[in-house]
Amino acid sequence: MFTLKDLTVEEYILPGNAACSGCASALSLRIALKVLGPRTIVTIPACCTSVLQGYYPKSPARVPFLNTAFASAAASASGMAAALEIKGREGINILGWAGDGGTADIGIQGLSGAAERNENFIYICYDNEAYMNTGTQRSSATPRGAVTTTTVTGKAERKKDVPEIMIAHDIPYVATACAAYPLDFAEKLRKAMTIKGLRYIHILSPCPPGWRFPAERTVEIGKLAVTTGAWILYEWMDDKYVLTGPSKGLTERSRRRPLKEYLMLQGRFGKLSEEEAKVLQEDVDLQWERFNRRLRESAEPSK
Ligand SMILES: Cc1ncc(C[n+]2csc(CCOP(=O)(O)OP(=O)(O)O)c2C)c(N)n1
Ligand SMILES: [Mg+2]
Repeated sequence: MFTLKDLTVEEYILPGNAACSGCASALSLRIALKVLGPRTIVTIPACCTSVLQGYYPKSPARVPFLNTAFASAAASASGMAAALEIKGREGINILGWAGDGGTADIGIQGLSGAAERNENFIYICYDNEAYMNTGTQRSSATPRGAVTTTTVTGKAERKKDVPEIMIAHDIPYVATACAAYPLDFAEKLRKAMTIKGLRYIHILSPCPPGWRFPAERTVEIGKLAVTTGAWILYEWMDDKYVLTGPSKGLTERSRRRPLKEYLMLQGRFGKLSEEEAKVLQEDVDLQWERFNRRLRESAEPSK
């Protein structure tokens, strides 16, 4: 089990950077680099991280960052992995780090190609559930009911399940995480580092300005995403699903907190009627029904 003491005191993203206060994606990146360490190259497409990572000579980053086009995180990570292999360089982590837009939308073709080829890098999608860098437009990872500048009455469609799409590619390791549970995330990343091939982690990263909540509530909201069951923490490897962290105890509906507790703290859900909130609760219940089925099936001994 990963403990706080396992996290180095070294910082690879320095404070005083351009992230908004309470930014969970900055927290996720900070933890990720503490686990990956100094022998890491990060490639990022256009996203909030391009902003916080800054411009020379003011960059807070202590490892190399390659800024690439919006669609290209996985393609550039593939190229770097090939280059390191050709040069015979070992022990260097390549991290493709992209937002939900850069992953679930415009970047999914490059990511799918890299997954099909099982390229040797770690890809982390930090999911703040919209295009935040450009002012909160909806993405396919925006949940149903959320108000964005392009879904002014609330998004009608459900959130795209990218981790499940990655599992369908049969890559060696897929996991979900949440910025409010940094040790769970760190442990998954540490495991991912021991595996060769494409490893995918999808980390939910609450966004105070985009989700419209006060900056000091980031961790509380992240925890509620998990304890209400809206976001499930799990790992998938060798064809098996395993629940992790607080999600372990939540397979039964009665153990999950009412979704309303999560919704009502966020301005983006402020316009929901009682009826609409009920539909979202049903979405969460359905998501668990499906997940429980996968859990059961993957636990069954093969015939
Ligand atoms: C081809 C292209 N279209 C649009 C943009 C403008 N753009 C830059 S960042 C961004 C949104 C990124 O969203 P996401 O990947 O979710 O990251 P976040 O900003 O939320 O961190 C957009 C639309 C761009 N850079 N390139
Ligand atoms: Mg985003």
